[in-house]
Parts: sequence; C-alpha cells; structure tokens
Amino acid sequence: MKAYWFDNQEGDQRLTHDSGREVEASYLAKLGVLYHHAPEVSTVDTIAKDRSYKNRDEITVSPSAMGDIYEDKVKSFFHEHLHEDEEIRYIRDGAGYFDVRSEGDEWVRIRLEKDDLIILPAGIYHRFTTDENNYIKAMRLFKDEPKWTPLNRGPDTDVNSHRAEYLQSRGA
Ligand code: KMT
Ligand code: NI
Repeated sequence: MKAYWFDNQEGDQRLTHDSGREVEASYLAKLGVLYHHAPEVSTVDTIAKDRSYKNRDEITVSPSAMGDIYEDKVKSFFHEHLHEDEEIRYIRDGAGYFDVRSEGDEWVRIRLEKDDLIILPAGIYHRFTTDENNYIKAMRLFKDEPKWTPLNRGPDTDVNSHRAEYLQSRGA
C-alpha cells in the first residue's frame, strides 16, 4: 500500500498521478479508511468474522477476463460514487488504485497490491481504477444483502443519510 495526494493532472486514470506528497495510514484512518497488510488469509477470516461478513467472491478486472466490456467497466469504476454499506477489498494479484475524498474534498490515491486489504466506510466518496498493467484480482467480502450499488455523486448523494452519518462520524 502506498497513499499520496493525487496530482490532478490530465492524462489516463491508470497512470500513477503521484504528486509526490505522501499520505500516512493514520490520516486514512481519520477518513475512516482502514488498511491491513494480510499475507495470511486467516487475518481476513478474522476481520470478516468480527464485522459479520458471511460471504466472499473473487473478481478479476482485466481485458482477458472481461473481454470487450473491460474499458467500459474501468471507466464506470472510476465514476465518483458512494455506497450505503462499507466496501472491503482484499487484493490477491495485480494492482490498482482506490481514490478517496479527503476532508477538504481532495483526492487521496491509494495504491494496492497483493495481500493489501482495504475497508472503505459507507458514505465516503471514492472511485477505482486498474493501473497501467490492466490487471487486478480481488476478493470482495459481503454481508447477506450488500448495498453495493454505486450511487454516483450528485445532489441526491450529498443529502443521502449514509453520507450524513459518515460525515458526522468523522466530526465534519
Ligand atoms: C469497486 O468497488 O469499484 C470494485 O469492486 C472494483 C473492482 S475490485 C478491485
Ligand atoms: Ni465503490
């Protein structure tokens, strides 16, 4: 895992976009974003149990796994959105970036590779992209009825109750 302020430069979303200014895991925690390095799957089992996650699956995001829809998928993952439930991703292979909005509404880019696990809280604005290698395999953990529908940022999401709860929990 490496986190840094996004450089806001034009160019392919899959480039590093590294401003050179690093972001500490402790700042991510202030945003409610929790990171774990988990080389053992047993660590993931413990996190899942503690947070009442009962199911999991694996997704591969790559042109060979997705075929013609790959480019559209990558574009749609990169639309800024929130979810009404938390999002846990455990990277099994490849790499990718989760961008999350800071307290000041700036992008923090989080690079994740194999054995990295991230928990994004419900209500945080974020987006995802693969990197230049166009390949990531990730485990997705979910509860019985995951509310993963991406709600694209707009007037409605700004007044979403999960968004309000998120901001309140951050002390914003
Ligand atoms: C997401 O939430 O955008 C995804 O699930 C993308 C694939 S998982 C790395
Ligand atoms: Ni999401």
